[in-house]
Amino acid sequence: MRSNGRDLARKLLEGDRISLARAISWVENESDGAEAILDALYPRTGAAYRVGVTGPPGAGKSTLVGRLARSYWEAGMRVGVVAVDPSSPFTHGALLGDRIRFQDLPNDPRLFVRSMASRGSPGGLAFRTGEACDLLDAFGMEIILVETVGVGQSELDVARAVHTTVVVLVPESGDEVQAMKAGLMEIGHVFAVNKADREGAARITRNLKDMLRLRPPARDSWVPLVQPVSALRGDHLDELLDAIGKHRLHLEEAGALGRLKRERAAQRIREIVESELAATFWKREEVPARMKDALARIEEGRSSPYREAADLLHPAGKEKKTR
Ligand SMILES: Nc1nc2c(ncn2[C@@H]2O[C@H](COP(=O)(O)OP(=O)(O)O)[C@@H](O)[C@H]2O)c(=O)[nH]1
Ligand SMILES: [Mg+2]
Repeated sequence: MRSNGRDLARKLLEGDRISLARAISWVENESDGAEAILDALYPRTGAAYRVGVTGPPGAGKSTLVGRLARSYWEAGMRVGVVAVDPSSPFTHGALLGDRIRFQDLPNDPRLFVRSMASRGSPGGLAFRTGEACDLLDAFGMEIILVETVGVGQSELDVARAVHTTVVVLVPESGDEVQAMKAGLMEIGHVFAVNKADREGAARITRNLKDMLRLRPPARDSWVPLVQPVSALRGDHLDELLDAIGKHRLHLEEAGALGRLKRERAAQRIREIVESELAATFWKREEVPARMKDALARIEEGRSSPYREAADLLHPAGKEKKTR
């Protein structure tokens, strides 16, 4: 498997799109060879700027991502798009809507669009998304757009995989309050008030600005920008691109891009070590029998999960470790 991964990595670096697509599938499915590819390509990552686009279902994220991708592409850039689908473990692949909207994009070597299922371990979603970005990055994409549905914790975690997070909201009553509840207010660097062709865009824009003013200043002193747009009509896209560009400049001037890459690397190391340690533990020969005994003791009312977990972890220090 290892040499296979290296081979795929080499072809990907030569610009082979089929190898890129296959490598993303390996990452998506957490296949055995994925780590070898990522390992081989890691030194070639870091050049791409990553923009996350998140928000409630139906806010117009796919439409907006399609517009943004086209704008960057028209400006001569190489653009990658990753759409993380909220599909259940049973409905593999993309939602039809995404496919249709992204199909409007030209078929061109400077554009690569890919949907990824959000199945698999929820905690791993952010990493799998970040790794798909790494593959596009190594492939030579300069801008990578990541669409996720901002509803759950794992989607919020995806914000760690990108540089700028654009939160898409719509002028429906109370949407900004919902966004606050869902934690979207904390992760947004730029707020796109989409469907500004409809009633109420000015009101939600004003409310958002007020809410953002009231909250404590961010660690890096960035004040989020709020921009009404219409993804459907293509109105005010330039202003939105400008807002994203401003945040990028802010990060670059603060030297934050390197720091973000380091933080992600540290997190990845921790995650791999933790999951390896746990897997090694559960594979130990004596563990199933001891687990069975532990459950029997608990059922007889003689012990608790806390005591038994401590005993499993520290068989020698039995007495001391119980509480
Ligand atoms: N009126 C209006 N409708 C929009 C706009 N942007 C997207 N839509 C529509 O909103 C619906 C959901 O869009 P989609 O991009 O799939 O949203 P997503 O679920 O957030 O990805 C579609 O019917 C779009 O045509 C907009 O700016 N104005
Ligand atoms: Mg969508």
